[in-house]
Formats: sequence, C-alpha cells, structure tokens
Amino acid sequence: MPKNALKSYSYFLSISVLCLLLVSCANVGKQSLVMQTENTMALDVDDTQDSTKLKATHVIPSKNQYNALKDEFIAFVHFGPNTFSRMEWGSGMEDPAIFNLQNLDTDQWCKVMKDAGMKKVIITAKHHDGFVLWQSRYTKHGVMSSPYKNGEGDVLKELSESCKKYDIKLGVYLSPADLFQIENADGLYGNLSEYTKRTIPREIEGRPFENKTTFEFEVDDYNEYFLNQLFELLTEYGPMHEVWFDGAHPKRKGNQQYKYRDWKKIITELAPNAVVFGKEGTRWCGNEAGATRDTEWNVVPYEEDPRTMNLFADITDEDVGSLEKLAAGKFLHYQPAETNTSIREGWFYRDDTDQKVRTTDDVFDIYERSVGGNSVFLLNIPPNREGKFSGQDVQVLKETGQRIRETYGVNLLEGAEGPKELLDNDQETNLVLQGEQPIVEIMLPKATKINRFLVQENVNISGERIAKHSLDAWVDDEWKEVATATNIGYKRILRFPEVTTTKLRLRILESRYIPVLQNVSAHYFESRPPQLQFTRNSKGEVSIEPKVSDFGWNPNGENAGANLNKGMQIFYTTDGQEPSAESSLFTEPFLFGEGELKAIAIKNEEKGSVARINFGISKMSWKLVSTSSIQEKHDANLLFDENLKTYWQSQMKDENQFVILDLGKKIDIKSFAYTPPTSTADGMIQKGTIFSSDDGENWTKQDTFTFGNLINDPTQRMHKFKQSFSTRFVKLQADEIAGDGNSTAIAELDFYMH
Ligand code: FUL
Repeated sequence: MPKNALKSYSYFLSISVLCLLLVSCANVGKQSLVMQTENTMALDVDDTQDSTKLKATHVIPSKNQYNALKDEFIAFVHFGPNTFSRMEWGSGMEDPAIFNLQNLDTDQWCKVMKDAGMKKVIITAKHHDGFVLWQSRYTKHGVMSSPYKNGEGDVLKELSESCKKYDIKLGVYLSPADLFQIENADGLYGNLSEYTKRTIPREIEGRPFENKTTFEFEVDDYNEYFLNQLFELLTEYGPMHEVWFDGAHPKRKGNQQYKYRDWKKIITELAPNAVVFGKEGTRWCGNEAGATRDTEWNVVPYEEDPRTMNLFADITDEDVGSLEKLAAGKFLHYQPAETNTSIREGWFYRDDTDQKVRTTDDVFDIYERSVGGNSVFLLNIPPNREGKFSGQDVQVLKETGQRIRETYGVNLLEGAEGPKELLDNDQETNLVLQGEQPIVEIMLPKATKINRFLVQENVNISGERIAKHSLDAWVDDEWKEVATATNIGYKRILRFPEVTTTKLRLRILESRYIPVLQNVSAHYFESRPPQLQFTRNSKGEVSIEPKVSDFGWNPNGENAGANLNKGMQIFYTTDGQEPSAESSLFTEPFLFGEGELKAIAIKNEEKGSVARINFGISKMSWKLVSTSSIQEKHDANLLFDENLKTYWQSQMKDENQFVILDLGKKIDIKSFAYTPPTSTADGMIQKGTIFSSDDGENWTKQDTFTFGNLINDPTQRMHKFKQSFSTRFVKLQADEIAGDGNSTAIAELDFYMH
C-alpha cells in the first residue's frame, strides 16, 4: 500500500476506532474492533498485506472452538481388536472374537483422566479396521459379535456413563477408512452403488430411536452407512463434544467419496456442542510425536471457503499463519491445532514389557509446549486387555496432574500490583494496550522465585494479535530479559531459568493490531532431575545425557537445561536392575554391546525418571555385502552407523529392493528392530521378509513382518521372529512400502539375541 493510502487507511481506522469506542464502551473487550468479527473471512482481490493483517485480527473462534481451547488437556482412547492383536493397523478381516474383553473399567479411565486434569475423552468408536465398539444397528462387525458380555456389551455406553459420573466430556473418533467394509464381499465401501435419496436414520425393525429427527440425503451406500452410524453415536450416548475424523487410509476402494457436507449437517443439528476435528473445527498439528511449533497461529489461510469445503488437506508446514501465508490465501479461518500424541509408543496397547511409556517429564513438557503454545493437548492412553489403563500410564498421569496443579494452581502474582484487568482472574475483563511498544508492569508483594509466566490474549472477542513479546524481571536493580517468544493467542507459557524478583515487565514487541490481553500469571515449577537419553557411536561407545531441546524459548543463548541441571549426577545399570545412587556413575562414554541399559539422574538427592534402552548387538564388525540400489548420499552403510539421522535409500521404482549384511560371525537371532528415517516419508517398510544364510549365497526364508502407521509415527518397530535362528548373513527384503512409496529406506537396523 502506498504511504498516503496507508495514512488515510490509519486515519479511517482511528475514526472507526473512535466510533466504536463511543458505541461500545460498555464492552471493554470489543473496544478495539473495527469490523465485524467472524470465524471465517473472505479476502478480496484488492486486500493488501495491511488489510489482510487487520482482517486476521478479526477472525475469532466459534463457541465450540473456544470451548475446545478452554478444555486444554484432553484424552484419546484407542481401543479395539488391535489391543488384542498388538497391531497398529488392523486388516478388517479380524474375527470379532479377537476382541476378547472380559473386564472393562471405564470408571478407572475417567478417574485417572480427572486426576490428570483432563476435561474430555475421545474414543475410537470405529478405527480403520471397521470394528465398532457400540451396539450399532448397521453392522455385525463389532462388540455385538465379540465375547464381551456375550455380545451384549457396549463400550461406548459404559464410557458415556463414567463420563457423566466424573464430569468428563465425551467425543468419538469415527474412521472414514473402513477395512471391514472394503474387504468384505458385501462391504459398502467403494461398492460403486448409486447416489440416491435416502432417509437417515434407516429404520431397523425392533430397534427404534428415541430421537425422532430424520434427514434426507442423496448418498451412496457407504455414506448412508456412515450417516446412520453418526446418528446413533450423536443421539444415544449423551451430548457429544467432539467428532474426530482421521485422514489416514491404509487402503481405498472404488474411488469412494465422502459427503462431508451431509455429515456436517447431521453433526450440527444433533450435536450442536461438538467441534469437528480434521475438518473446519480443529486441525491436526502435523505430527504424532508431540512436537509443537514455536509459533502456532490459529488463524490460517484457505484456498476455498472452509465453511463449504468437503475435503480438508493436512496442514503440516512449520509456518501455518504468517502474514505472507495469510496474504496468499483466499479465506482466513480460525482453526485451533490439536497436539496429538500417545503416552505409549504406538496408539494401541501392546504390552507392559516392551512397549515404552512416556515419562512424566515428557508429558508435562508437551503439556507446557502445547497448551502453553496456543493448541489443545490430546494425549492418547490406550487401555490394556483387562479393559483398564495400565499401572505405568496411571502413575505418569497422576504425576502430570500433580505437576499441573502444583505449578499452575498457584498464581504467584496473587496480591501483586498492576493492571487489575489482568490480575483479577476474571475472563470478562481485558486490557487494551495502546502505544508503539506497549508495556505491562507488575509489582510483586515480595521477592518471589519464578520460572514460568503465563499470558493470554482475548481471542474470544478480539482474536490473535500479538506477534512478539518479551518478559523482563527486576534483578540486581535492573531489568533482565528472561524470556521472549512470538505469538500468544489463547495461551502462551514462557519458561525460563528461575529468577527471584520483585517486579516483572511484559513488553509487546510486535502486534498485528492493538493488543488486548486477558490474563497473566506467574508460576514456579519445582524442577526435577532431567530426562535422559542414550546414544551409541560407531565405535560402540554409549553416552548418557539429559534430553535436549526442552527450552527452545531461551533468549540469551544460555542453555537453560544445563542451568537447571547443575549438580546432577547420572547412574546406570546394565543388568536390568533399577538404577540408584549405588549404581555405576556415568562419567564418560563406555563400550556396550547388546542388552538393556537403565539410567537415572539424581539431583539434590531427588531421583528423576528411569530412562531405558535396549541396544541390539554391536555393529562394529558388520559389513555391507550388497544392496539392490542406493541413492546419492544414502548408501547402505548408513543403516548400521548408529546414527538415526542418516539412512539408506534405494532407487525409486526399483523392483525387489533388499539389503544383505554380514554380521561378522554366526549369531543366534531372536528379534530385530527397524527404525525408519524421519526426514523422508518415502521408503517406510510396511511388509518385508528376512532371510538367513551361512555363506551369503544360499538363503533360507526365516520370517515375514508387518508394521503399521509408519508415516505418521516413524518410530522404531520391533519384530520377534516366530523362531530364533542362527546366521552370519542376513537379507532384508522389502515387500510393501507404506503409502505406496517408491523406494526403500532404513535409518537403522538392530538385531537381538535375547
Ligand atoms: C492416525 C491413525 O492411522 C492412527 O492409527 C491413529 O488413530 C492416529 C490418531 O491417527 O492417522
């Protein structure tokens, strides 16, 4: 925009602001609005970066989105045949009897969630395998054909009752992908049926609905099936607060299309309080590992109007809502991110021995980064085959809840002096900050030790505006910058090394429009000894160190993690025993072959969480014999260089992709681990075969393996061979690549004798 135009534009703005001030001074929050706020706003062809910026600050959450943000920490429950088959993705061909549930304790789930501070639970009513956990009228592939309560059980009903008892909101995951309906001869998915007018719900004799609403849609068989099931879920299990549509598809058939506009109609009418995930309601954060963006704007650009869109692509870029991105779009839409990850490796329960469970440090760290980074934290806790959350998961959730309460339940600005709109704990009062570089100063009643500062914008009324801010603490008679970060939005938690201070100063450094703050608070997190991580180098030497990257918002180039960890010592065991202060003290890297290592950090006599790793046999004498092909910079030696960042990748479209290794001597092998690369999604081995040989020429087929959900969750997968075998040479052949990929890739291979 030319300078003059900008001038008149700002003049126009000031006049508008003035008018609005006059008409709406009763409503402090609305003071700074110059146009109608909307959940979705169209950009016009003549919109400039400046007008786009202004519009973006008037895009606000819908009532359901705002409630979803306020729920903050919510639970995911993946449960179904996979819980019994130990698979991540079922095939749809499972006998329903596999869901051999004898006991179910949904009260325990809800109690644990409540103690953890979670406000909502979303259950996989139907995962990709098509098995339903409720008494659906429209299929027999589900709990009705399983041994649970002789086919009379209803997992969703039990959960909905427990939810009421513990005051937890309920949501459902209904997978659009449905392998049962794909694989079954009479399956409805992609059966090329005609789109005709159909009434939802379809009446089923002897199973009337209490809710008499009906809908008419022009749909095919699968969409009708889906709508009928949505009708059941949304009318018979109490109020639904979220409907979760996963985008993943292990398989497709018949060019099946989803008539989401019809699904939406039914949801809007039958579940008016439900936010829809994966569509225009809430969006996937872009990974399943618990990673968060440093800058998570919830106002995002769309090419088409999201209110009428049918297909929603995943938004996975690092930059989702910068002004450049917004200006390149045609619509601006408010859409909160959900940071979704699992407390266990994988989404379904497998076992209590090999399946790793996140530590409390880990979960609490993700909580602070996600809730304190303008997103919702959706944590999966997969129930075990006893129908309960396992002990380890319960312990972690209990401790996480304690940490959240201890840290954020105590506001150290209690009794402080400063803008009362921010300190009064009243969400209705807001502070409109004027001036070039607005500043908020707060005097604490006494010198106080803090290491967390929480700040919220008034997104509900005046959207997201702040683009950069810093926090200073008064230390040794001067201001010291302790933290800086980009946007704020619903909530930002600033984390920094502890300071003892009497005065705090929040500086708004960049803002898309006049900043309006809703709330600030200060906290102290009693830091625990850090989480540890192991690495083994190509010489076979193991190091144990605190996990890094936790404190990404550190402004001063200091390593805050190291500050917090002063005086810490690391102890470890190699015999499976729990480590303690009497175990070996880690001082320098040491040689280590196959086996389990456990380590613990101890600081001020306090023990951190136990870290463990199961290293495969040493790879020092391994040699590459041959491989089907390689790509530049991805030769096959990289699959056993002990470096997860480097990987072997074969040529694209190469038939018969394989790698042959010489293990140096004959070894008894019981299992192997495949670690896919994380920097490419092509080449993940979904199915493969392992061969053995004593001479590298005559091969015996030993076993085949299958791994699911690799693209979204590229973590290490273990495979136990049907029978152990003795071999010197191993050949791994890739039989199927995830996502119909073209090449084969391996970051690291490990073999185990135990
Ligand atoms: C993914 C699915 O494929 C996983 O099985 C899981 O349900 C996860 C939440 O979404 O895309």
